[in-house]
Order: sequence, then C-alpha cells, then structure tokens
Amino acid sequence: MNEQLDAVVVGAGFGGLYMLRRMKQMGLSVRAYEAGGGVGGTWYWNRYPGCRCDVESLDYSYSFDPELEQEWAWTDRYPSQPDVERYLNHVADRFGLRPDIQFDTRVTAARFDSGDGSWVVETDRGDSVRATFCVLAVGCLSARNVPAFPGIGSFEGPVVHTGAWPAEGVDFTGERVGVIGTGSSGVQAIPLIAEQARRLFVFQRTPHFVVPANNHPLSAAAVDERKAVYPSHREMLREGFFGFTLALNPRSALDATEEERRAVYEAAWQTGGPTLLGSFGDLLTDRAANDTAANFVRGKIASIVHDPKVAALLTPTDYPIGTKRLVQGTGYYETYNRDNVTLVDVRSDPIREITRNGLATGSSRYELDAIVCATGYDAVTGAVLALDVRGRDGVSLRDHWADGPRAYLGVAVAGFPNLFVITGPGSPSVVSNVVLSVEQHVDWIAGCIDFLRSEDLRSIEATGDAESAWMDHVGEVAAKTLFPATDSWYVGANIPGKPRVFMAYLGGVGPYRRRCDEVAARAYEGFVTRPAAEPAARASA
Ligand code: N01
Repeated sequence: MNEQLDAVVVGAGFGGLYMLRRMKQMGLSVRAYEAGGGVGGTWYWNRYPGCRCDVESLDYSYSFDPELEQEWAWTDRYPSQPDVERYLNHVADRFGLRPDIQFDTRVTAARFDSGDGSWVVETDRGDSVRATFCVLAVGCLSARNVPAFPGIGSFEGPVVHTGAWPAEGVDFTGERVGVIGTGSSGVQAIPLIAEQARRLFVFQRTPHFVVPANNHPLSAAAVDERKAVYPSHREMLREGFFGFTLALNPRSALDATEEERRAVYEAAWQTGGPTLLGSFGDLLTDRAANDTAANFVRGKIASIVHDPKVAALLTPTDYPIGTKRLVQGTGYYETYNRDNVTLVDVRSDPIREITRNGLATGSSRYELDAIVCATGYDAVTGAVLALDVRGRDGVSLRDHWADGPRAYLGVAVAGFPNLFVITGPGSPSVVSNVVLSVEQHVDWIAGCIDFLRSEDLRSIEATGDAESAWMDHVGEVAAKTLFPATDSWYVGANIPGKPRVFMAYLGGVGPYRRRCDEVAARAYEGFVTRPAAEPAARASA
C-alpha cells in the first residue's frame, strides 16, 4: 500500500519552498521532492561564472514574512547566484522545511487515480506515494536545452551547460574555450571566461540587445529606506505591471523629439537594468517607437566595440528590442575588444558538428579544450512535460498540450483535478518578477485548498471552456504587443517542433491577481468541484 499524503510538491526552488511552508502551516501532510542535492532550483544549478539575477535583490525576495524581510541583508543591487542560494537555504532552515524535502530525487511520473481521486507520484528512487493534491513547482527555466549537435558525445574535453554548472567550478586557465549562445547566461559568463581562458570563441547565432546591469553594492541607507516602506512597496509591486521596480513613462516615444529621446535613453543606459524599456509607454507595442530605443542601443554597440565588423555582427537588426528577454551585461560588448576573444557568426555559417577536439562550422574548424553551452531552456513547459503527467482517464498532459500549452489562469489544467502548476503557461511568470508571481500562485492555491476543505469537497478541476477562454485572452493580450512575432523562447521558437504559442500573460501582475481573486470570490468560477464522497467524474466542458 502506498503512503498516503495530503500533498506532494515537486521542486524546492522559490515556488516549492513557499508552497511547502504554506501547506505545513495548514496542517497538511506534505512532501517535496527535489532533483538537486539542495534547495534553490534554478539557483542551485546555475553556478556559472557571473550568474546574477536581473531583478533587484530588494524586489526578488519573499514578502510573506515581515521578519524575514527585515532581517535578511542583501548586499548588492542584483543578487549573485551564491547570494540567492544562501537566502533560500536560510529560508529552508528558518521555517523548518528541510525535513519534508527529499533531495536527489527526481519525480518521474504523476498519475491521477480516478478510483479514489488521488495522485500517484513516482520518483527515480523508486518511491510511489499517493496524494490528494499535486503541485508542480518545477520552474519555468529549468529544462536545459542542449542542441543535438552531431558528434557532441565525441568531444574529449568537458561540455558544460550553464544550467548544470559543476559545484566545484571549471578552471579554464590556459585553455581554448568555446561558448555557444549569447542570451542572458552567455552574456554573463563570457566576460569572466574571457579573463581566464587563453582563447575564447563565442559562437553566436542571434545577437541579443544587451544593456548595462550597472550592479553595485547597496548602501546601508538604501536598504534601510526600503525596509522602512516594505509593506507599501510590495503592495505597489503587486498592483503593478511587471512586479519589480520600474518607472513606466506612459508617453509615446514618437511624441518626443530626437533630443528628448536621446536624453531619456542615455539616462536609462546609465541607470542600467530594465530601465530602458520603461522609458516610453509604447516601446513594446509600436514598432516605430521601439526602433528609437533599438537604434539607441545599436549606436552604443558601435561606440563600444572597436572593430566595425564585430560591432555589426553583435548588432540585432531583425527583431524589436525587448521582445527577446532584454539582456543585462557587465562589460559584455567591451569583451570583444580583447585580443583573446573571437566572435563567430553561426547564423551565416552554422555549427556542423562537434569533433573530438573542437567544433566545425560549415566553413571552419575551431580547436577547443572546453565547450560551454549557454543554449538556454525548453521554457515554461519543458520541466512540466519531463514528468509523465496523466490526468483523468489516463490522458497525458503531453497530449493535452500537443498544440500548445493550456492552463486556466496559468495554474490549473482541464482534465487534471487537484493538480496545480506554479507559474504555468498563461500566467505572468517569466515576464514578471517571478518571486512575486510565485507567492501569488502559492497563496491562491493555498486558498483554494482551504476552500475545498471548509466545504468538505474532495477535488477541483478547471473546465475546458474556462481553460480555452483564458488561453484566448492570453493570446489576445499578447497580440496587441510586439512579442509574438519574434523568435524567442517566450514562443517556444528555440526548441525544434515546439508549438508556437506566446506562453506568458502580458496583462500585468496587478490585473492578473485581481482576476484570480475574482475567480476565488465567485466560488471558483470556471472550475468544477466534487464532494468528498463522490468519485471524480468528467467535468462539463
Ligand atoms: O538562454 P537563451 P539563456 N546553435 O535562450 C543560442 C533567464 N536568465 O540561458 O537566439 C547556436 O536566452 C541561442 O541562439 P538564438 C532569462 O529569462 C536570467 O541565456 O536561438 N546557438 C541563444 O543565443 C533568460 O532569457 C538571467 O538564435 C544556439 C542562446 O543559445 C532565460 O533565462 C541569467 C543554438 C540561448 O539563449 C534564458 O537565458 C540567465 C544552436 N543550436 C538566464 N541553440 C539573469 O537573471 C540555442 N542557441 C540575468
């Protein structure tokens, strides 16, 4: 007989830890399974040089406990990977969460048993437990994408993905290193690898727009100032658009003169971070407005990079700025002025194969001692579908999502009773401060479970109609922006064969929260609930 729990939580990153905390507070019997050897999720695996968050520390942290918020001392404007990992370890200990987490254990399958309305959860360690609720807190950017380069297994040196960086580090001293990929991870790692390696070859397929992060130590005064107003600050973020501190100027870029725009963009460049995208109200909705910001950054690239041919290669030309994640860098463009760094354009001359001792493009060969894949993730859905999830009647989630991911409010899936996906497809997740979004989801799920228990209900399930209507809304909102047309991981374009759907909700975290709250206030409108005694039946959809 399998062990019977109230809930299983898959993952012990920001989402899993807080879900575990809430469920323990509610008195549920709960176990979290975590594939890593420690807590942190993304922040456990991404130990590559330069890894740092692109949301500010004072925003990228839990708000659920005022004492935690007051006592924790962030030191930098943007937290480094070790900073965030330390913080999450502190959270796990402070709230006594560790005993309920089984580490080094990957959940392989979650199957709904219609007979007793339980989820049967299985792991790669041979565990098989039953739980009334199953929460997938597997992360939006955790299923690594390692392209199937022919010959990759034959390379004699290390091949390291940025999202699976060895804890002991990698010493590139005196080596010839190839980095494939120039997104957020590559841009952070490249300047530091360049300082250590003898030679660095950067294999770039698509240039990203990179703005300065302008990270710096936080002054004690700045921290105190924020701590003094934390409750109202958090409330403002919750009601806002992105959920992080960003001044959004409503004015159109096209209403400003060239001189005004230049001054605004220059100030944003000096401030660093995402500031540039808040400079005018229509940068992400109007191509002509967007071009003004894109051209400003293009001018910066030309002014920083000495070799005009290299500068041209580094300059994005065929998509609007901000529609791929705006990358924040530190000394990134300057790195290409170093004698030991070579930029290789693998758009015009694609990678043909990895050989025993290097990499071959269509026309050239590069001898390498180590290869770094900064090649990103099968975002939002990859980590969910890595599990064999089966709902009512044995329907697999993979089949349900065959034409693109679908989830009501980004949290619940029709046909999968009592299954919750934290920051799932159709939630603001990856276009927001994900910690804030995680807290919203966890609180909403906890409220939902409370409701079921107080009403003596056994299960809740999104209807197909509610799910479809929500995904239509997500698509309609996205269609009003410049995002969907760009080949980005937001639309799954980086994964061959992945259905093209804009996967995040672009309506803003404030309006999203209100919609979720309304649904709850209307006794979970768009869901079907069933009483404890009645076996789960098909939801009307
Ligand atoms: O991944 P990416 P990432 N041949 O998908 C290239 C968050 N994050 O790990 O653009 C050659 O952005 C690919 O090229 P292309 C953040 O949300 C945050 O860097 O597809 N190249 C691209 O250049 C971010 O957006 C932080 O043409 C190939 C790169 O690999 C998200 O995670 C830090 C290729 C992948 O870029 C993902 O970022 C790190 C191939 N076959 C990550 N396949 C911060 O908070 C892929 N590429 C700062």
